[in-house]
Amino acid sequence: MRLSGPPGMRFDVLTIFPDLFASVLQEGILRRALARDLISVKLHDIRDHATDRHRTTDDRPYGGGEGMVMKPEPLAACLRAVQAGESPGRVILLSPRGGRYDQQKAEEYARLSRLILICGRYEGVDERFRRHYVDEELSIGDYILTGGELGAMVVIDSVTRLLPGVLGCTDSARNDTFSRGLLKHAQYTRPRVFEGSEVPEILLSGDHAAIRRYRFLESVRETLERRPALLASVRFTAEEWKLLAREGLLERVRLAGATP
Ligand code: 9D3
Repeated sequence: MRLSGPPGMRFDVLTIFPDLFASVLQEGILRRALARDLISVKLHDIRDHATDRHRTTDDRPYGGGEGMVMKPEPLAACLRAVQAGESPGRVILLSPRGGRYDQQKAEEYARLSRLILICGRYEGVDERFRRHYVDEELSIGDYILTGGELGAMVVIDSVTRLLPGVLGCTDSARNDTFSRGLLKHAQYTRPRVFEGSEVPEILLSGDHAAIRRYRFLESVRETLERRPALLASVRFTAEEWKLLAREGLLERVRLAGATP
């Protein structure tokens, strides 16, 4: 029995809507990671750190304009309380102005012991808070959300599944769509015939080397079809180049930006 060991990764979330996180944390892999202490997630209500009677966390923008801005004092008070006496952690603001979050970022964060995720709302946070307290600003994609909470959930989910012991099989996290830069091949399960449509014969053949080659080529074809720009950062082995040549895919793959 293990009496002590490395404590799991710690996530602190600063938000005015802590209740939004419950369902995401209470099911599936995140629930299991929490139960096994592979992660801990602490939710902090920014409103608890407001000092006025109405517990105000936003105010009108100086200079005029649409919407509201998150006041700096409740955010700073909340963050100081969260950081008090413990390892400071990487402070990340979820915001549409941030750099784009991707799998490489997820892998970087999975190597840290503590992330502090601040969820913006309204039109954003006061610039002085951002400058003095925020290490990194992150967007999860080019679309408009109502706030940073879904972004924080995306970060927690994508980082957690990379942590040792979280997924059943150690390499199922890495041997994955984005770690290689190729899209995953299509998947099939029983029944063998569904509404008249069959599973590709080769997958039933038991010839594992042939199946591996087939799946690799399917991955390349899917990537060419759906996300050709991804190919620019894929490194193929000498054997894979040979296979691509044999299948007449060489020119298309080179055109998409893959280089030997
Ligand atoms: C009119 C200018 N808008 C910026 C595009 C204002 C604005 C819209 C939405 C300001 C904040 C928000 C709330 N969004 C987030 O907090 C957010 C977000 C997003 O909207 N898209 C992608 N990633 C993220 S992370 C946080």
